[in-house]
Amino acid sequence: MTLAVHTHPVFEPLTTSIGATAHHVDLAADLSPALVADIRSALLEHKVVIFPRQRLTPESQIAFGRALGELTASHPVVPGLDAAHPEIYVLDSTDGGKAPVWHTDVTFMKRPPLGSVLRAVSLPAVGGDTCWTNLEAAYLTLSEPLRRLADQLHAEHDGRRDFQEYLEQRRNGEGNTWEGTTVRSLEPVTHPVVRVHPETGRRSLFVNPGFTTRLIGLSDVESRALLDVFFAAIGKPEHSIRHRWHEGDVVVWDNRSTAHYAVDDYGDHRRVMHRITIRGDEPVGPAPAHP
Ligand SMILES: O=C(O)CCC(=O)C(=O)O
Ligand SMILES: [Fe+2]
Repeated sequence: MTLAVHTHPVFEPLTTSIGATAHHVDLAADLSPALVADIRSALLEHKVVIFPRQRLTPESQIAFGRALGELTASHPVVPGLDAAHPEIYVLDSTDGGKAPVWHTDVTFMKRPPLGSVLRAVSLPAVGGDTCWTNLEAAYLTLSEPLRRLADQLHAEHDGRRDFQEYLEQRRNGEGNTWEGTTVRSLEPVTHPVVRVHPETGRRSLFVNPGFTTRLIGLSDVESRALLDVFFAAIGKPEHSIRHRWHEGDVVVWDNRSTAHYAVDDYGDHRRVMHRITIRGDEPVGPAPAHP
């Protein structure tokens, strides 16, 4: 009789604010409920979990994502890797797949993903790191009066700057099927500026320079100035990590409480990443204060 050797995962924190590295985990070999529960709680605690040097394939990356939750289509307007892998969003640097701006994935839709699972497929010889930042910490860096104001605000998120041209030129106006409907236009959506995490109850500053375009009910001048104040709170080095990728690395992040930035410092070299996203819910703000 052979006994499976069960080693317990260890999540080693990278900072006291955000990020952990998972040790003793082989995602291709073990997706037991106990491990998945450990990963989910590590994700709530650290927001970003790095699984170094895994050996996932498109199939096993999808299997890992499914263990964490229900998957979305690759992207609202960009189809998946191929017909067999509609969940995989390919970021190929030679085909526009660069994201050098702080953003939270797909906040321009009503229900942005709960989380993302990113895998390094082909890396440049140098550069191409990814940074993640803690949006709960960003919220807490605001002064108390500003936090109280932010708690009451809503913001518009618009995917058109990044994806309208792609939708029209490359997809002939017919995007992907997202949550059961074909996306033919990217109408801006509104989310609370402060998001209450549905699992931890903690508040985060849920705006990002990638997709947030204006604050609802404010003048243009007020909206621009206040968004600049909010954006300046996002990405402080104390609340961010920067990952140097190695082949096979897999990183999972909580997309409800973080933003990320793909550093574009590798010139014309090719860099290919595969991402899948876990279905999320509609962001909820703090309960309005009673008079
Ligand atoms: O290419 C990367 O490192 C990250 C790109 C990105 O924004 C994403 O995967 O959501
Ligand atoms: Fe992203």
